[in-house]
Amino acid sequence: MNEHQRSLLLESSSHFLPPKGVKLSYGTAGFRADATLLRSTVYRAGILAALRSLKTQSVIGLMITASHNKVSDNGVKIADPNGGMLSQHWEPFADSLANASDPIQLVQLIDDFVRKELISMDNGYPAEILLGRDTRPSGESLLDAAKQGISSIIGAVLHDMGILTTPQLHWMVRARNMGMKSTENDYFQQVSNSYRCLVKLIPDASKARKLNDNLVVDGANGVGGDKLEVLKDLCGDLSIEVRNTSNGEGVLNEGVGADFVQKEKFLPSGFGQGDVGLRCASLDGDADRLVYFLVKPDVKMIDLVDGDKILSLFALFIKEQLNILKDNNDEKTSDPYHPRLGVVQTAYANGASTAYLKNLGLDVVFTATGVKYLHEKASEYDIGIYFEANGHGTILFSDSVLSWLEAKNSVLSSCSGSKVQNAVSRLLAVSKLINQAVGDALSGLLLVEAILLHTGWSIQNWSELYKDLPSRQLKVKVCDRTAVITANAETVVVQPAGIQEAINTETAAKYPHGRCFIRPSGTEDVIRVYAEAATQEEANSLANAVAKIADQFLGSGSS
Ligand code: NG1
Ligand code: ZN
Repeated sequence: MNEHQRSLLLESSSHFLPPKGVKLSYGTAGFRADATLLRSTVYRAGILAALRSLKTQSVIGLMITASHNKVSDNGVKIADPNGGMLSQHWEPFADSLANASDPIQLVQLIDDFVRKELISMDNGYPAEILLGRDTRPSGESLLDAAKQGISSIIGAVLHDMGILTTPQLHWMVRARNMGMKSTENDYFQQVSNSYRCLVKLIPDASKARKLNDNLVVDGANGVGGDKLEVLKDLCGDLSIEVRNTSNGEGVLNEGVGADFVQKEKFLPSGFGQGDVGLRCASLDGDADRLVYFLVKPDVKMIDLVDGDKILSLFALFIKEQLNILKDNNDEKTSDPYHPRLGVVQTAYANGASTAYLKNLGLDVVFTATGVKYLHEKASEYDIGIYFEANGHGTILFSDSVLSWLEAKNSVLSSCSGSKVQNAVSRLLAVSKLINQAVGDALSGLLLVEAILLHTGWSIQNWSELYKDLPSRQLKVKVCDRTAVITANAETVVVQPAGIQEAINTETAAKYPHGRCFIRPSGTEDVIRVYAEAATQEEANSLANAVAKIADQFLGSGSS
């Protein structure tokens, strides 16, 4: 690092001293905390993004959001060149940067890291960063901090993309680095064109349309509803009513949104008796999670159609298209290529969904909680579908399956309208509709809508694919959650010794069909308990019993 760069960093960072007594960590989803604590963290994340851009010689994204957290929180995460999460290999550096106590220590850390990672700071490639933020009021001042961080790296160029959903920013970063059109309008065009293409391929679309009435969407009082208002008008004959946009009276994520609906299984604000029987959906605060629900006649209660059921719907549709290609292949050609389809879940997936998917003959694998793990695993398949029960997920298409489909498409173009040609066109349209960088509530919603039209199913039909096992989630505050070490995709506690045996004994003694696990949260200072059992009462009582075990072994942190 030359002297000019060093003095620029020293001067600029002296305006962003970290808050005293706060330790931040780049958790499951970047840095998150009360927004008043974050100016120095976001400034430093700006530096990190610029260094990552120099290292990869690619465009990097920086998103200011705290997703489904309360409105007074905020956060920051980095999008890597492929639009995915920051490489895990850089997370420890992100932690040290955020916690460096003064400008001298900060510059020393950067200097050491730049040397270790062989980052050339003047090789002619200027760092380039795309910036986005959600609707949180604190976003503007934090955006300014990010800009100052980026500008403290000589030559760095930044593009403020304005208020966006998190998946839009990830999409833009990926598109930019692939040399494709990458503005917000390009996103809207690609997604809406692919949706319309899927609808055109439905054998009897107008009949299907009659079966599917309005969709009502809860926008969590955030950015997702605002963007959906724009997107739906580009989708042609699609009737969506958006409630809880950011322009209304409601507070972001308060009594609304996908996290609230999924965890509480409760009706969001703005919905009531008049919505009984309607197809409803909920987005989270930055629109990377999506769940559907059906309002029951006893108001406030809902039938939840969660991420597992979205995954199941997608898996059925993709499998149907692949089967069409396979059947044709056996009869007429001898194409040796058979795409591997896989689905990825976490331990929070409802056991009934896993049984259903396995019954379909699908390859189902599990990873630890956190999109970065699911995404990585799904990318090992030709077509990998991943979803968390909370509604975050997508479908990944490998380069090889895309080339195979494109090649088939050009060979078949002469038999336009054939069953096989339609299946190929559907798969290609899905690959363009569904976000390849990260889970995206808006593109996921359009794919759900297209598949429901395709199958002619109501939300009731979809919900009845299988019946969820009763489940219960609890949080336990303990002295030190990092004392809990897990294995086997977080389903077994290996430390402290004895807890797992106690959980097993409790489960085996009273809940013959029960399943329960605990793990430390990556986004909150708690241990999460998840229980499933034959009845809701049993699930509640198993979760409570295991919460007590956790408390006994780990000590209450509430003192
Ligand atoms: P933690 O706090 O590590 O459980 C939560 C969600 C994850 C993921 C992240 C990121 C649950 C049980 N956990 O993680 O699935 O979405 O937040 O937002 O929903
Ligand atoms: Zn989110």
